Amino acid sequence: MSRLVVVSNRVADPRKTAAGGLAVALGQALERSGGLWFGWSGHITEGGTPGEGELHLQQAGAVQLATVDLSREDHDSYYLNYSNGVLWPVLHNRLDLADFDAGGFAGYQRVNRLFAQRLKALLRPDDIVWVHDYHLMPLAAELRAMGCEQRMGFFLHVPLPPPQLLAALPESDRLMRSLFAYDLVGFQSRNDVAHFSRYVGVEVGADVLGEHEFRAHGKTLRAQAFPIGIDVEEFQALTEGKEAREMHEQLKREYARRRLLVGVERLDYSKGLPQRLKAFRTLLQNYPENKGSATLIQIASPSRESVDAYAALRSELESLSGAINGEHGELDWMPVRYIHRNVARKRLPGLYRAAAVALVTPLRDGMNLVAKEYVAAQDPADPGVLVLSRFAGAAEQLHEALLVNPHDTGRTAETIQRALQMPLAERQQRHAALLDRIRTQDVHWWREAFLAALRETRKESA
Ligand code: GDG
Repeated sequence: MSRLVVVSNRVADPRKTAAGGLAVALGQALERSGGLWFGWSGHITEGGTPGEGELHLQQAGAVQLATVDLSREDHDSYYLNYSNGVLWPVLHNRLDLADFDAGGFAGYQRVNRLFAQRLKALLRPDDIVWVHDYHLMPLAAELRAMGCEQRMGFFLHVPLPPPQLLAALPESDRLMRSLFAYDLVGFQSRNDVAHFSRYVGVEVGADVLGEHEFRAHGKTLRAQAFPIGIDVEEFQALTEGKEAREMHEQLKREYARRRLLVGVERLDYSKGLPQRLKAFRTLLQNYPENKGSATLIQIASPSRESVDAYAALRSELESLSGAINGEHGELDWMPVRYIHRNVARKRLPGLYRAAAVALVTPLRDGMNLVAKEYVAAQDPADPGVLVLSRFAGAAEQLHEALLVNPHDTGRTAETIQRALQMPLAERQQRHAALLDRIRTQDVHWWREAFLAALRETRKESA
Protein backbone atom coordinates (compact mmCIF):
# COMPACT_ATOMS: atom_id res chain seq x y z
CA MET A 1 0.00 0.00 0.00
CA SER A 2 1.38 3.40 -0.97
CA ARG A 3 1.97 5.94 1.76
CA LEU A 4 -0.45 8.88 1.78
CA VAL A 5 0.99 12.37 2.06
CA VAL A 6 -1.48 15.17 2.81
CA VAL A 7 -0.41 18.78 2.27
CA SER A 8 -2.46 21.71 3.53
CA ASN A 9 -1.77 25.21 4.78
CA ARG A 10 -2.42 24.18 8.38
CA VAL A 11 -1.81 20.80 9.94
CA ALA A 12 -3.94 19.36 12.73
CA ASP A 13 -3.15 16.62 15.20
CA PRO A 14 -5.83 14.11 14.13
CA ARG A 15 -5.93 12.60 17.65
CA LYS A 16 -7.49 15.76 19.09
CA THR A 17 -11.29 15.89 18.77
CA ALA A 18 -11.29 19.69 18.55
CA ALA A 19 -9.63 19.09 15.17
CA GLY A 20 -13.04 18.53 13.55
CA GLY A 21 -14.41 15.97 11.08
CA LEU A 22 -12.15 16.73 8.12
CA ALA A 23 -8.94 16.45 10.15
CA VAL A 24 -10.16 13.21 11.74
CA ALA A 25 -11.14 11.71 8.35
CA LEU A 26 -7.80 12.62 6.77
CA GLY A 27 -6.06 11.45 9.93
CA GLN A 28 -7.65 8.00 9.64
CA ALA A 29 -6.41 7.57 6.07
CA LEU A 30 -2.96 8.80 7.13
CA GLU A 31 -2.88 6.38 10.06
CA ARG A 32 -3.74 3.41 7.85
CA SER A 33 -0.77 4.02 5.60
CA GLY A 34 1.62 5.39 8.23
CA GLY A 35 1.30 8.68 6.39
CA LEU A 36 2.74 12.15 6.48
CA TRP A 37 0.88 15.46 6.98
CA PHE A 38 2.80 18.50 5.77
CA GLY A 39 2.08 22.24 6.10
CA TRP A 40 2.86 25.54 7.79
CA SER A 41 3.72 25.31 11.51
CA GLY A 42 1.68 28.42 12.37
CA HIS A 43 4.94 30.03 13.53
CA ILE A 44 6.15 33.31 12.02
CA THR A 45 9.86 34.14 12.25
CA GLU A 46 10.22 37.89 12.74
CA GLY A 47 13.10 39.12 10.60
CA GLY A 48 13.49 35.66 8.98
CA THR A 49 14.80 35.32 5.40
CA PRO A 50 12.05 35.03 2.74
CA GLY A 51 11.97 31.61 1.07
CA GLU A 52 13.50 29.91 4.12
CA GLY A 53 11.95 28.23 7.13
CA GLU A 54 12.85 25.63 9.69
CA LEU A 55 11.26 22.17 9.31
CA HIS A 56 9.81 20.45 12.38
CA LEU A 57 9.05 16.74 12.54
CA GLN A 58 6.74 15.27 15.10
CA GLN A 59 5.09 11.87 15.52
CA ALA A 60 1.31 11.77 16.26
CA GLY A 61 0.59 8.06 16.67
CA ALA A 62 1.24 6.41 13.31
CA VAL A 63 1.16 9.77 11.51
CA GLN A 64 4.17 11.96 10.97
CA LEU A 65 3.54 15.71 11.13
CA ALA A 66 6.01 17.86 9.19
CA THR A 67 5.68 21.62 9.49
CA VAL A 68 7.65 24.60 8.22
CA ASP A 69 8.02 28.04 9.81
CA LEU A 70 7.49 31.11 7.63
CA SER A 71 9.34 34.41 7.70
CA ARG A 72 7.19 37.47 8.42
CA GLU A 73 7.55 38.64 4.81
CA ASP A 74 6.53 35.26 3.38
CA HIS A 75 3.60 34.92 5.73
CA ASP A 76 2.25 38.36 4.94
CA SER A 77 2.56 38.06 1.17
CA TYR A 78 1.60 34.36 0.75
CA TYR A 79 -1.09 34.09 3.42
CA LEU A 80 -2.50 37.57 4.09
CA ASN A 81 -2.02 39.43 0.81
CA TYR A 82 -2.43 36.76 -1.84
CA SER A 83 -4.32 33.77 -0.39
CA ASN A 84 -6.77 35.71 1.76
CA GLY A 85 -6.55 39.17 0.19
CA VAL A 86 -6.80 38.12 -3.48
CA LEU A 87 -7.66 34.46 -4.03
CA TRP A 88 -10.38 34.13 -1.38
CA PRO A 89 -12.42 37.14 -2.62
CA VAL A 90 -11.96 36.31 -6.33
CA LEU A 91 -12.92 32.67 -5.85
CA HIS A 92 -16.04 33.88 -3.99
CA ASN A 93 -17.02 36.28 -6.81
CA ARG A 94 -15.90 39.38 -4.87
CA LEU A 95 -13.58 41.19 -7.28
CA ASP A 96 -14.45 44.41 -5.46
CA LEU A 97 -12.68 43.16 -2.32
CA ALA A 98 -9.56 41.79 -4.01
CA ASP A 99 -6.42 43.88 -3.54
CA PHE A 100 -4.66 43.09 -6.81
CA ASP A 101 -1.96 45.70 -6.14
CA ALA A 102 -0.79 44.32 -2.80
CA GLY A 103 1.88 42.38 -4.69
CA GLY A 104 1.52 39.09 -2.87
CA PHE A 105 1.93 36.73 -5.82
CA ALA A 106 5.73 36.56 -5.67
CA GLY A 107 5.50 35.55 -2.01
CA TYR A 108 2.78 33.02 -2.83
CA GLN A 109 5.06 31.37 -5.38
CA ARG A 110 8.05 31.57 -3.04
CA VAL A 111 6.21 29.76 -0.24
CA ASN A 112 4.92 27.11 -2.64
CA ARG A 113 8.53 26.57 -3.78
CA LEU A 114 9.75 26.45 -0.18
CA PHE A 115 7.08 23.85 0.67
CA ALA A 116 8.05 21.83 -2.41
CA GLN A 117 11.75 21.89 -1.47
CA ARG A 118 11.12 20.78 2.11
CA LEU A 119 8.54 18.17 1.09
CA LYS A 120 10.67 16.69 -1.71
CA ALA A 121 13.31 15.68 0.83
CA LEU A 122 10.67 13.66 2.72
CA LEU A 123 8.95 11.98 -0.26
CA ARG A 124 9.30 8.32 -1.23
CA PRO A 125 8.93 7.20 -4.87
CA ASP A 126 5.57 5.45 -4.47
CA ASP A 127 3.88 8.03 -2.21
CA ILE A 128 0.47 9.41 -3.12
CA VAL A 129 0.33 13.17 -2.55
CA TRP A 130 -2.98 14.93 -1.79
CA VAL A 131 -2.77 18.74 -1.75
CA HIS A 132 -5.56 20.86 -0.24
CA ASP A 133 -6.96 24.23 -1.13
CA TYR A 134 -6.27 27.53 -2.80
CA HIS A 135 -3.13 28.37 -0.81
CA LEU A 136 -1.23 25.60 -2.59
CA MET A 137 -2.42 25.46 -6.21
CA PRO A 138 1.10 25.62 -7.77
CA LEU A 139 2.65 23.06 -5.38
CA ALA A 140 2.60 20.13 -7.81
CA ALA A 141 4.12 22.25 -10.59
CA GLU A 142 6.98 23.15 -8.22
CA LEU A 143 7.45 19.50 -7.22
CA ARG A 144 7.40 18.34 -10.86
CA ALA A 145 10.01 20.97 -11.75
CA MET A 146 12.22 19.38 -9.06
CA GLY A 147 11.77 15.97 -10.67
CA CYS A 148 9.05 14.45 -8.45
CA GLU A 149 6.98 11.88 -10.33
CA GLN A 150 4.62 10.72 -7.60
CA ARG A 151 0.89 10.55 -8.17
CA MET A 152 -0.57 13.93 -7.09
CA GLY A 153 -4.10 15.14 -6.49
CA PHE A 154 -5.54 18.52 -5.54
CA PHE A 155 -8.83 19.37 -3.87
CA LEU A 156 -10.28 22.89 -3.94
CA HIS A 157 -12.44 23.48 -0.85
CA VAL A 158 -13.79 26.80 -2.13
CA PRO A 159 -15.76 27.50 -5.34
CA LEU A 160 -14.33 28.20 -8.77
CA PRO A 161 -16.01 31.28 -10.29
CA PRO A 162 -17.30 31.54 -13.88
CA PRO A 163 -14.52 31.98 -16.51
CA GLN A 164 -15.08 35.71 -17.16
CA LEU A 165 -14.77 36.45 -13.48
CA LEU A 166 -11.75 34.21 -12.94
CA ALA A 167 -10.07 35.84 -15.95
CA ALA A 168 -10.02 39.14 -14.01
CA LEU A 169 -7.40 37.63 -11.72
CA PRO A 170 -4.09 38.67 -13.35
CA GLU A 171 -2.47 35.30 -12.52
CA SER A 172 -5.45 33.13 -13.45
CA ASP A 173 -3.82 31.56 -16.56
CA ARG A 174 -0.68 30.66 -14.66
CA LEU A 175 -2.63 29.16 -11.80
CA MET A 176 -5.01 27.16 -13.97
CA ARG A 177 -2.10 25.91 -16.12
CA SER A 178 -0.24 24.88 -12.99
CA LEU A 179 -3.13 22.59 -12.07
CA PHE A 180 -2.15 20.40 -15.04
CA ALA A 181 0.82 19.20 -12.97
CA TYR A 182 -1.70 17.20 -10.89
CA ASP A 183 -3.17 13.90 -12.02
CA LEU A 184 -6.55 14.66 -10.45
CA VAL A 185 -8.24 17.92 -9.46
CA GLY A 186 -11.31 17.65 -7.24
CA PHE A 187 -14.00 20.31 -6.86
CA GLN A 188 -16.94 20.58 -4.46
CA SER A 189 -19.69 20.73 -7.07
CA ARG A 190 -20.52 19.96 -10.70
CA ASN A 191 -20.97 23.68 -11.16
CA ASP A 192 -17.30 24.26 -10.29
CA VAL A 193 -16.22 21.53 -12.73
CA ALA A 194 -18.28 23.20 -15.47
CA HIS A 195 -16.53 26.53 -14.76
CA PHE A 196 -13.14 24.83 -14.86
CA SER A 197 -13.97 23.06 -18.10
CA ARG A 198 -15.02 26.29 -19.81
CA TYR A 199 -12.03 28.22 -18.47
CA VAL A 200 -9.35 25.76 -19.57
CA GLY A 201 -11.13 25.10 -22.86
CA VAL A 202 -11.26 28.77 -23.83
CA GLU A 203 -8.40 30.51 -21.97
CA VAL A 204 -5.79 27.76 -21.72
CA GLY A 205 -6.66 26.10 -25.04
CA ALA A 206 -6.94 22.69 -23.41
CA ASP A 207 -8.57 19.83 -25.30
CA VAL A 208 -11.71 18.79 -23.50
CA LEU A 209 -11.54 15.00 -23.97
CA GLY A 210 -14.67 14.21 -22.01
CA GLU A 211 -16.76 15.42 -19.12
CA HIS A 212 -13.84 14.87 -16.73
CA GLU A 213 -10.77 14.68 -18.97
CA PHE A 214 -8.65 17.57 -20.17
CA ARG A 215 -5.41 17.66 -22.09
CA ALA A 216 -2.92 20.53 -22.28
CA HIS A 217 0.90 20.79 -22.40
CA GLY A 218 1.12 17.05 -23.17
CA LYS A 219 -0.56 16.23 -19.87
CA THR A 220 -3.93 14.63 -19.22
CA LEU A 221 -5.81 15.79 -16.16
CA ARG A 222 -8.96 14.42 -14.62
CA ALA A 223 -11.25 16.97 -12.94
CA GLN A 224 -14.33 15.88 -11.08
CA ALA A 225 -16.76 16.85 -8.33
CA PHE A 226 -16.31 15.22 -4.92
CA PRO A 227 -18.77 16.98 -2.58
CA ILE A 228 -17.25 16.96 0.88
CA GLY A 229 -19.33 15.58 3.75
CA ILE A 230 -19.20 15.41 7.51
CA ASP A 231 -18.60 12.48 9.83
CA VAL A 232 -22.30 11.90 10.55
CA GLU A 233 -21.73 9.20 13.19
CA GLU A 234 -19.16 11.29 15.04
CA PHE A 235 -21.44 14.34 14.94
CA GLN A 236 -24.43 12.37 16.17
CA ALA A 237 -22.34 10.92 19.00
CA LEU A 238 -21.35 14.49 19.88
CA THR A 239 -25.07 15.40 19.88
CA GLU A 240 -25.70 12.67 22.48
CA GLY A 241 -22.73 13.84 24.57
CA LYS A 242 -23.02 15.59 27.93
CA GLU A 243 -22.05 19.11 26.79
CA ALA A 244 -24.44 19.12 23.82
CA ARG A 245 -27.33 17.76 25.89
CA GLU A 246 -26.75 20.38 28.58
CA MET A 247 -26.70 23.13 25.98
CA HIS A 248 -29.88 21.79 24.38
CA GLU A 249 -31.74 21.55 27.69
CA GLN A 250 -30.61 24.99 28.79
CA LEU A 251 -31.80 26.61 25.56
CA LYS A 252 -35.10 24.70 25.59
CA ARG A 253 -35.73 25.95 29.13
CA GLU A 254 -34.71 29.52 28.40
CA TYR A 255 -36.68 29.73 25.13
CA ALA A 256 -39.66 27.56 26.11
CA ARG A 257 -42.14 30.17 24.85
CA ARG A 258 -40.14 31.24 21.81
CA ARG A 259 -38.98 29.95 18.42
CA LEU A 260 -35.21 29.74 17.97
CA LEU A 261 -33.39 30.28 14.70
CA VAL A 262 -29.66 29.70 14.41
CA GLY A 263 -26.76 30.78 12.23
CA VAL A 264 -23.19 29.57 12.81
CA GLU A 265 -20.15 30.59 10.84
CA ARG A 266 -16.77 32.22 10.78
CA LEU A 267 -17.27 35.94 10.43
CA ASP A 268 -16.70 36.14 6.68
CA TYR A 269 -18.19 38.27 3.90
CA SER A 270 -18.91 35.17 1.81
CA LYS A 271 -21.42 33.98 4.40
CA GLY A 272 -24.09 36.61 3.71
CA LEU A 273 -24.50 37.74 7.30
CA PRO A 274 -25.78 41.31 6.73
CA GLN A 275 -28.25 40.01 4.12
CA ARG A 276 -29.45 37.39 6.63
CA LEU A 277 -30.01 39.95 9.37
CA LYS A 278 -31.94 42.12 6.92
CA ALA A 279 -34.13 39.16 5.93
CA PHE A 280 -34.77 38.46 9.61
CA ARG A 281 -35.74 42.10 10.16
CA THR A 282 -38.14 41.85 7.20
CA LEU A 283 -39.62 38.71 8.74
CA LEU A 284 -40.45 40.66 11.91
CA GLN A 285 -41.92 43.52 9.89
CA ASN A 286 -43.98 41.46 7.43
CA TYR A 287 -45.09 38.71 9.80
CA PRO A 288 -45.60 40.50 13.13
CA GLU A 289 -46.87 37.31 14.80
CA ASN A 290 -43.16 36.49 15.20
CA LYS A 291 -42.61 39.49 17.46
CA GLY A 292 -41.92 38.50 21.03
CA SER A 293 -41.13 34.98 19.81
CA ALA A 294 -38.65 34.47 16.93
CA THR A 295 -35.10 34.77 18.23
CA LEU A 296 -32.03 34.50 16.03
CA ILE A 297 -28.85 33.27 17.69
CA GLN A 298 -26.07 34.23 15.32
CA ILE A 299 -22.61 32.90 16.09
CA ALA A 300 -19.94 34.65 14.04
CA SER A 301 -16.63 33.22 15.21
CA PRO A 302 -13.56 35.45 14.82
CA SER A 303 -11.60 34.88 11.63
CA ARG A 304 -8.77 36.61 9.71
CA GLU A 305 -9.08 39.71 11.85
CA SER A 306 -6.02 41.40 10.36
CA VAL A 307 -7.67 41.61 6.91
CA ASP A 308 -9.44 45.01 6.53
CA ALA A 309 -12.65 43.72 4.90
CA TYR A 310 -13.33 41.61 7.99
CA ALA A 311 -13.12 44.52 10.42
CA ALA A 312 -15.62 46.48 8.28
CA LEU A 313 -18.00 43.53 8.23
CA ARG A 314 -17.76 43.17 11.98
CA SER A 315 -18.87 46.74 12.62
CA GLU A 316 -21.65 46.42 10.03
CA LEU A 317 -23.02 43.37 11.85
CA GLU A 318 -22.76 45.01 15.26
CA SER A 319 -24.69 48.01 14.05
CA LEU A 320 -27.33 45.96 12.18
CA SER A 321 -28.07 43.67 15.11
CA GLY A 322 -28.16 46.70 17.44
CA ALA A 323 -30.62 48.43 15.09
CA ILE A 324 -32.93 45.39 14.90
CA ASN A 325 -32.91 44.95 18.67
CA GLY A 326 -33.51 48.67 19.16
CA GLU A 327 -36.36 48.70 16.69
CA HIS A 328 -38.17 45.49 17.69
CA GLY A 329 -36.85 44.39 21.10
CA GLU A 330 -38.98 44.32 24.24
CA LEU A 331 -37.97 44.39 27.88
CA ASP A 332 -38.24 40.59 27.98
CA TRP A 333 -37.27 39.72 24.38
CA MET A 334 -34.33 40.54 22.14
CA PRO A 335 -34.79 39.33 18.55
CA VAL A 336 -31.07 38.97 17.72
CA ARG A 337 -28.41 37.45 19.89
CA TYR A 338 -25.24 38.18 17.98
CA ILE A 339 -22.18 36.46 19.40
CA HIS A 340 -18.71 37.25 18.08
CA ARG A 341 -16.97 34.35 19.81
CA ASN A 342 -16.11 30.74 19.19
CA VAL A 343 -18.53 28.17 20.64
CA ALA A 344 -16.97 24.91 21.90
CA ARG A 345 -17.41 22.14 19.31
CA LYS A 346 -18.93 19.80 21.87
CA ARG A 347 -21.76 22.28 22.60
CA LEU A 348 -22.54 23.16 19.00
CA PRO A 349 -24.89 20.20 18.28
CA GLY A 350 -27.03 21.21 21.30
CA LEU A 351 -27.48 24.66 19.78
CA TYR A 352 -28.41 23.18 16.39
CA ARG A 353 -30.91 20.81 17.97
CA ALA A 354 -32.67 23.53 19.95
CA ALA A 355 -33.26 25.61 16.81
CA ALA A 356 -36.49 25.22 14.82
CA VAL A 357 -34.80 26.75 11.79
CA ALA A 358 -31.19 27.04 10.60
CA LEU A 359 -30.29 29.95 8.37
CA VAL A 360 -27.40 28.88 6.13
CA THR A 361 -27.47 31.63 3.54
CA PRO A 362 -23.98 32.34 2.14
CA LEU A 363 -23.62 34.53 -0.94
CA ARG A 364 -21.15 31.91 -2.17
CA ASP A 365 -19.73 28.81 -0.51
CA GLY A 366 -17.68 25.84 -1.72
CA MET A 367 -19.85 23.36 0.16
CA ASN A 368 -20.92 24.53 3.65
CA LEU A 369 -20.63 21.96 6.39
CA VAL A 370 -22.84 23.80 8.89
CA ALA A 371 -25.87 22.85 6.75
CA LYS A 372 -24.95 19.17 7.05
CA GLU A 373 -24.14 19.40 10.77
CA TYR A 374 -27.53 20.98 11.44
CA VAL A 375 -29.32 18.09 9.72
CA ALA A 376 -27.23 15.48 11.56
CA ALA A 377 -28.00 17.04 14.96
CA GLN A 378 -31.80 17.04 14.60
CA ASP A 379 -34.24 14.78 16.43
CA PRO A 380 -35.83 12.76 13.56
CA ALA A 381 -39.14 12.74 15.43
CA ASP A 382 -39.28 16.54 15.62
CA PRO A 383 -36.67 17.96 13.25
CA GLY A 384 -35.96 21.59 12.45
CA VAL A 385 -35.97 23.08 8.96
CA LEU A 386 -32.90 24.03 6.93
CA VAL A 387 -33.08 27.27 4.95
CA LEU A 388 -30.16 27.07 2.51
CA SER A 389 -28.66 29.44 -0.04
CA ARG A 390 -28.80 28.19 -3.61
CA PHE A 391 -25.24 29.54 -3.93
CA ALA A 392 -23.73 27.06 -1.47
CA GLY A 393 -22.21 23.95 -3.04
CA ALA A 394 -24.41 21.95 -0.65
CA ALA A 395 -27.51 23.10 -2.61
CA GLU A 396 -26.57 20.64 -5.38
CA GLN A 397 -27.09 17.79 -2.92
CA LEU A 398 -29.61 19.05 -0.36
CA HIS A 399 -32.72 19.51 -2.52
CA GLU A 400 -35.10 18.98 0.38
CA ALA A 401 -33.86 22.10 2.16
CA LEU A 402 -35.78 25.32 1.50
CA LEU A 403 -33.53 27.00 -1.06
CA VAL A 404 -33.24 30.79 -1.18
CA ASN A 405 -31.45 33.55 -3.02
CA PRO A 406 -29.90 35.49 -0.11
CA HIS A 407 -29.91 38.73 -2.14
CA ASP A 408 -33.70 38.59 -2.29
CA THR A 409 -34.60 39.88 1.16
CA GLY A 410 -38.38 39.68 0.76
CA ARG A 411 -38.48 36.10 -0.53
CA THR A 412 -35.93 34.96 2.02
CA ALA A 413 -38.13 36.38 4.79
CA GLU A 414 -41.12 34.62 3.23
CA THR A 415 -39.20 31.33 3.16
CA ILE A 416 -38.14 31.70 6.80
CA GLN A 417 -41.82 32.19 7.66
CA ARG A 418 -42.66 29.03 5.72
CA ALA A 419 -39.95 27.15 7.63
CA LEU A 420 -41.31 28.37 10.98
CA GLN A 421 -44.78 27.17 10.04
CA MET A 422 -43.94 23.88 8.36
CA PRO A 423 -46.15 21.00 9.56
CA LEU A 424 -44.47 18.11 11.41
CA ALA A 425 -45.04 15.49 8.67
CA GLU A 426 -43.35 17.63 6.02
CA ARG A 427 -40.45 18.41 8.37
CA GLN A 428 -39.97 14.71 9.04
CA GLN A 429 -40.07 13.80 5.36
CA ARG A 430 -37.60 16.45 4.31
CA HIS A 431 -35.27 15.67 7.19
CA ALA A 432 -35.25 11.92 6.48
CA ALA A 433 -34.31 12.52 2.84
CA LEU A 434 -31.57 15.01 3.80
CA LEU A 435 -30.12 12.77 6.49
CA ASP A 436 -30.07 9.83 4.13
CA ARG A 437 -28.02 11.79 1.60
CA ILE A 438 -25.51 13.26 4.04
CA ARG A 439 -25.05 9.78 5.51
CA THR A 440 -24.40 8.14 2.14
CA GLN A 441 -22.04 10.89 1.03
CA ASP A 442 -20.23 11.49 4.30
CA VAL A 443 -16.62 12.58 4.79
CA HIS A 444 -15.34 8.98 4.62
CA TRP A 445 -17.11 8.45 1.29
CA TRP A 446 -15.58 11.71 0.04
CA ARG A 447 -12.06 10.71 1.07
CA GLU A 448 -12.31 7.21 -0.40
CA ALA A 449 -13.91 8.45 -3.65
CA PHE A 450 -11.13 11.00 -4.15
CA LEU A 451 -8.32 8.58 -3.35
CA ALA A 452 -9.80 5.82 -5.52
CA ALA A 453 -10.08 8.25 -8.44
CA LEU A 454 -6.50 9.42 -7.86
CA ARG A 455 -5.19 5.85 -7.91
CA GLU A 456 -7.09 5.15 -11.15
CA THR A 457 -6.11 8.36 -12.94
CA ARG A 458 -2.49 7.46 -13.31
CA LYS A 459 -3.35 4.28 -15.20
CA GLU A 460 -5.48 6.25 -17.66
CA SER A 461 -3.00 9.06 -18.25
CA ALA A 462 0.20 6.96 -18.29
C1 GDG B 1 -14.29 25.92 3.84
C2 GDG B 1 -15.19 26.34 2.67
C3 GDG B 1 -16.28 24.08 2.75
C4 GDG B 1 -17.99 27.59 12.77
N1 GDG B 1 -18.12 28.39 13.84
C5 GDG B 1 -17.76 27.66 14.92
C6 GDG B 1 -17.37 26.39 14.48
N2 GDG B 1 -17.53 26.37 13.17
C7 GDG B 1 -17.27 25.17 12.35
C8 GDG B 1 -18.55 24.60 11.79
C9 GDG B 1 -18.04 23.83 10.57
C10 GDG B 1 -16.83 24.66 10.15
O1 GDG B 1 -16.46 25.48 11.25
C11 GDG B 1 -17.18 25.60 9.00
O2 GDG B 1 -17.25 24.86 7.81
P1 GDG B 1 -17.97 25.46 6.54
O3 GDG B 1 -17.97 24.40 5.52
O4 GDG B 1 -19.33 25.89 6.91
O5 GDG B 1 -17.16 26.77 6.11
P2 GDG B 1 -15.60 27.25 5.95
O6 GDG B 1 -14.95 27.42 7.26
O7 GDG B 1 -15.67 28.50 5.13
O8 GDG B 1 -14.86 26.08 5.15
C12 GDG B 1 -16.52 25.59 2.74
C13 GDG B 1 -15.26 23.71 3.82
O9 GDG B 1 -14.06 24.48 3.70
C14 GDG B 1 -14.87 22.22 3.76
O10 GDG B 1 -14.41 21.87 2.50
O11 GDG B 1 -17.49 23.42 3.04
O12 GDG B 1 -17.33 25.93 1.62
O13 GDG B 1 -15.41 27.75 2.67
O14 GDG B 1 -17.60 22.55 10.92
O15 GDG B 1 -19.16 23.80 12.76
N3 GDG B 1 -16.95 25.42 15.30
C15 GDG B 1 -16.88 25.71 16.63
N4 GDG B 1 -17.24 26.93 17.12
C16 GDG B 1 -17.67 27.93 16.32
O16 GDG B 1 -17.98 29.03 16.79
N5 GDG B 1 -16.46 24.77 17.49
